Amino acid sequence: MKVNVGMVGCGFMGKAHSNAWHRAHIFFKTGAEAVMKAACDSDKKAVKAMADLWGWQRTETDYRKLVTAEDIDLVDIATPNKAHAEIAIAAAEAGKAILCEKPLAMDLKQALAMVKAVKKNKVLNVVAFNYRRVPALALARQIIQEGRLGRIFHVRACYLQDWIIDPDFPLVWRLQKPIAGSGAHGDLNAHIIDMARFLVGEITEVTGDAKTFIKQRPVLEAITGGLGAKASKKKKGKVTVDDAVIFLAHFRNGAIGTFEATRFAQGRKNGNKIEINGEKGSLAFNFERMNELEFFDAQDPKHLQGWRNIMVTEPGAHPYMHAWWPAGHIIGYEHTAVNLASDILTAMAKKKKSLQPDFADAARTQAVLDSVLVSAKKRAWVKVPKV
Ligand code: SOE
Repeated sequence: MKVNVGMVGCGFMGKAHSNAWHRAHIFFKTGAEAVMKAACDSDKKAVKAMADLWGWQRTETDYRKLVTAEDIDLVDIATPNKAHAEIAIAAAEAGKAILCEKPLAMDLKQALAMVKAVKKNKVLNVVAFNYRRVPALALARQIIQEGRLGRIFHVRACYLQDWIIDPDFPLVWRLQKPIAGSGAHGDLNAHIIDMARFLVGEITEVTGDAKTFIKQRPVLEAITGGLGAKASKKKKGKVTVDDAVIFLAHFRNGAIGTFEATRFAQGRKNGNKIEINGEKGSLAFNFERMNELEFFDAQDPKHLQGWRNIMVTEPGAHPYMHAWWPAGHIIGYEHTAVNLASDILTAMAKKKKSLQPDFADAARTQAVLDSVLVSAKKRAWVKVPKV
C-alpha cells in the first residue's frame, strides 16, 4: 500500500520528517510505504532545495493547493506553530490524514477547533510528540503499567537547552509570540507535560512562573540550519515570549509534579529529563542518554537494592528495537521520528482511525500549557479545564 505524503514546512522538523518518511517502511513491517509526493513552503528556494535533497516529487508554495490535491493521502504539518490550525482544519475538511508538529496549537481555543475538525471529518490525526517513541520512555510506561512502581508520589521533569543564551542570537520565530504562541513553554514544557501525562496521567491544577531574561535581540538576517541563525547588525526587536517557565502540578492520581523548561541552562543541549517516584520503585530518564533507563526496585532484597541502568536496546524485549540493530547498537534522536512514522504507516495500512497522541489528547496538554500561563499572570493556582 502507498501513502502519498504532502509536507508543509521545510525547516528542522521538515528535515527530521523527510528522513522518517524515507526510512520507516524499510526498517519496520508497516504494510504501507510513504511516497514523498509534495513539499510545501512559502520560501520557494528553500523548498526546492529540500525537495532536491530528500526526493520530494514536487514543490508547492501554497498549502491550500497541497491539502486539496487528489494525489495526497496524508498532510504532514512541520511549520511554525501559528500555521498548525489553519492547515490542519483545511486538511481535515479535505479528508486527509494529518500529522501535526507539537505543540498542537497556539492556544486551547485553536486546539479545540482542530479537534472538532478532525472528529467531524473522521480523519486519522496524530501529534508529533516524538519522545513517546523513545524506546526507554515506552519501556518506562510499560514498567509503570505493570504496577512495578505502585502508587506514584512524584513527577520531576525538566527540559533544558542553552541555544539562545547569547544576547546577540537573533529574534527567530520561536521568540516571537505572534508566530510561536509562547517560548520555551510551548516548545519544551509541551514535551514534558505530554511525557508526564503519557507515563502518569492527567494534570488537574497548576501554578507557574514565567521569565524573559533577554528582552531585546537583533532581528533575523538568515536561518543557517537546525536552530542556527544569523543576526542583523542594524536592527533590534522585542522578545515577546518566555525564555523559561517553571511550574508545580497536581495529578488526578494524587501525585505532585515539578516542571521546568528553559533555553538558558548553560551547558544543557537537549536535557529532556523525567524522574518518577513511587511506593515500590523509581524511574529516571535523560534524553541526552536516550538508550538508557534507570530503575530502582524497592522490591529487591535490601542488600541488592540500587539504581539499575537498563540498556534499552534489546530486540524483542524493548519497544521498537526489533526493527533496528542488535543489542547495544544504540539509536538516536532521528529514530524517534522514524518510529513515529512507522506507527502512522502501520495505522493507515490497517485503516485505523486513531493513533496516540491524537489531537484530542494533545489538546489536554494545550490545556495545561494555557493554565500555567494564566496562573503565572494571576500568581495563583489554576484548575486545568477538562477537555
Ligand atoms: C527547539 O527547542 C527544539 O527543536 C524543539 O522545537 C523540539 O520539539 C525538540 O525536540 C528539540 O528542540
